[in-house]
Amino acid sequence: MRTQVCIIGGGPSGLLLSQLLHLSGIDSVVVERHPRDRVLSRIRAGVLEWGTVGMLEKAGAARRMHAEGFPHSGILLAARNHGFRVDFDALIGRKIMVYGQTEVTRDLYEARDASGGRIIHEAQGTALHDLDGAPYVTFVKDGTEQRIDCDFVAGCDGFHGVSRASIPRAKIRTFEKVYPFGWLGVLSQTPPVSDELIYANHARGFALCSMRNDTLSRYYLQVPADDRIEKWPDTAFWDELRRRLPREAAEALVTGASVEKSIVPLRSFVTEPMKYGRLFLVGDAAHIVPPTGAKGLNLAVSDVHYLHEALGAFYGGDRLAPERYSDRALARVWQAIRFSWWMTTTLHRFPDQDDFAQRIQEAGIAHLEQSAAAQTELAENYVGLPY
Ligand code: RFL
Ligand code: PHB
Repeated sequence: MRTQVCIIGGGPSGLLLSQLLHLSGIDSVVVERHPRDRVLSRIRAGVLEWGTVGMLEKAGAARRMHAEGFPHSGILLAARNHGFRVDFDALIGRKIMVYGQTEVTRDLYEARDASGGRIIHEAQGTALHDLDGAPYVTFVKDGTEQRIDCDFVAGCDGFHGVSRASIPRAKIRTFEKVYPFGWLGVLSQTPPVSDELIYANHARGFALCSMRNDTLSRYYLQVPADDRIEKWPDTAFWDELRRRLPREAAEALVTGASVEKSIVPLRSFVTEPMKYGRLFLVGDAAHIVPPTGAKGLNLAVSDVHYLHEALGAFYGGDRLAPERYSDRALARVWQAIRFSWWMTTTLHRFPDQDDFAQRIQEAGIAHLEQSAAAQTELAENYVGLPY
């Protein structure tokens, strides 16, 4: 088989890239390790920057998001069980969209199907070859080895994928910070406690209230990185969440049986450069942010923006455009890495944190409550820096 761009990974970044390339007249094939229903069973991001909304519109995959998603014009921050609002719309005239990654991925699959996109699921043993020459990709599908020859490979296969691992160690540099805690997430069929997201600092640890729709809520608690799910029956989760929230929210909280519960580690990770020969890394394959800033999926989409533009320019005659992809994408990546690190260190309890450090965090959050300048900086970063 031959294509112009072979895309490894059928998550949100791979599907969006494939759809945008198609709309620019560039052919691609997506190679995904898992069956489609497995990809669609992942509960992950819930907050889209407006730039991400625009990219989904450009891809022709925004109809359901506009019908069923929830534009939010602010968030609530809290410390010491006291909350206050940061009004993005009033501060900088911009909003965010609450619409789950699962739904984004479903819409992108539909858009690809409707345009006859080629997506190969359950590809085993994917391997990338001759990346600095004439690249090709091999894998086994239904017991038969297959080969795809291509001009470029887009590594959209997440943090544990094969793409970054295919780059010789000496050709890349990586930067990593592992945080000494994780997030315990619960999805519950209950109405959200608040119309907007609540990010709460507390001496017992961070808590986040998010949602998917009027009847489906997503909550998170900071827990020790090595904590086990079994330690957190639903009642223990709700009791702890109530302790950490603003008082009015704790009183209003409607609890119910969890429909999903999982623990994720928190880390920051960046690969430089985000390319090797004719391979480009996109999204989680190139970088990871802790979920505190709601940036992971949004960064994957901004990478797709830059790569789609670079490949479009290449096929339009600008042969050097792909060379510029990594620098352009990384400039924005490092801004999101910094913001997510700042949100994480401002809101979480660190294992060695003493009472002095706790008061310093609380003073920082109290300053945010008082200062339009401080809120504006948060707002600009949270709703997303321009491409
Ligand atoms: P994905 O979604 O991991 O998709 C990669 C795909 O590649 C496939 N794959 C392979 N295919 C073929 N061959 C191989 N060898 C392969 N290896 C892997 C995988 O099966 C998969 O289908 O990466 P992508 O597309 O770069 O998308 C990134 C986002 O998924 C991620 O950044 C976000 O989920 C992060 N994130 C959040 N981001 C936000 O923007 N806003 C949020 O509110 C937000 N909340 C979150 C999050 C991530 C979380 N977790 C679970 C880490 C909340 C959580 C709890
Ligand atoms: C979510 O809804 O899953 C979510 C929202 C905001 C975050 C992280 C996760 O910062």
